[in-house]
Amino acid sequence: MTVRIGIIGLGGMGQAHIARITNVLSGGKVVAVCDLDLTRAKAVAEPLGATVYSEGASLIGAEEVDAIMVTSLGPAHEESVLAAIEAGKPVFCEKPLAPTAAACLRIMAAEEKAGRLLAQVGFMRRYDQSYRQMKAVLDSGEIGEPLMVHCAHRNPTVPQIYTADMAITDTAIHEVDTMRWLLGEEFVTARVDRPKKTRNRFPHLQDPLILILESESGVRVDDEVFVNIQYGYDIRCEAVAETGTVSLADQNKIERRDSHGHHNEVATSHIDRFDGAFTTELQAWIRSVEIGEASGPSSWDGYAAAVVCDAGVKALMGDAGTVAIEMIDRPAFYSNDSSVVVG
Ligand code: ISE
Repeated sequence: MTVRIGIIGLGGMGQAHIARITNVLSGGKVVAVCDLDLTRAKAVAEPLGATVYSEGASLIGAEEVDAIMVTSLGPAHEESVLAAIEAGKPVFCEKPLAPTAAACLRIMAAEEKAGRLLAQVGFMRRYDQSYRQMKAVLDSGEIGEPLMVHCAHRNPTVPQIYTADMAITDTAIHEVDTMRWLLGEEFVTARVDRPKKTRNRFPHLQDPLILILESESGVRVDDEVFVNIQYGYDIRCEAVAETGTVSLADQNKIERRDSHGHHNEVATSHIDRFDGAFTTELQAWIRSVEIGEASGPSSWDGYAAAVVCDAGVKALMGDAGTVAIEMIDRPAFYSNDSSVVVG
């Protein structure tokens, strides 16, 4: 069976997913597209032979569409995901599932009413080979219990529309999800430290910042978020356990030695750095639609990340100090999903 996919939102991420589905993956075909910019939608649709829809709702309801991908801007996600659930169609939604925990709860309620897991959130780092190897080491118990994790999330630059809260809700959200998955537990407090600011930032940003999270068992995670570092896209992570450490190796790129020294290539964007993870993630999603069995990060994971981000934004915006993170208990409906450990 070929999964007939409709995509809502044709920015960089949407177009990268289309190229991957069309040129790299098997089992899926993009048959429908939708974007606020109709000229862009037509240009993307033409080489694919896909239908252009001017409204997300009509794309979601279309008979020719089996499954939906939502790659529009975060605030528009809720409406599309709810409509897909209402139509009983599987939906892959780029992160964030929705910008607030309250909106994620509405999505969970709709999914529960539909009676099956339909939504998957685009937390692609769970599919990255290096993070998976880190998790395997920690899960083996060979270096004892993890005590601290040091992360860095560096972007070369961000556009001017990037608002101060996005350092948490759009950028650090990846570490929030990856750390929940890596440690297998939830976070209970969030705090933000504000180092000296780079002169390369827009004045409205605190850049860099350090988000500090504490887990239920007391593991302390610090995440340096630096979104104007200029030199490249650099993701670091080191877990310190009782008798050893495990960290992401430097990027999977070539190393060059010559008379000028020893150089590693640095990725330039998330699409470049997480290329393999995106491929594995989307192939797994297409397969899960084919066999009718949801896998991967669920709406629960979208909600849990949003609660932590809500607390992080509160810590960043005011003088709130350490903010308590209060989550609902995991509903029984989500207790058997495979989202904590992706196979
Ligand atoms: C972007 O939306 C992403 O998801 C990237 O992975 C992240 O590095 C970047 O900061 C976000 O804006």
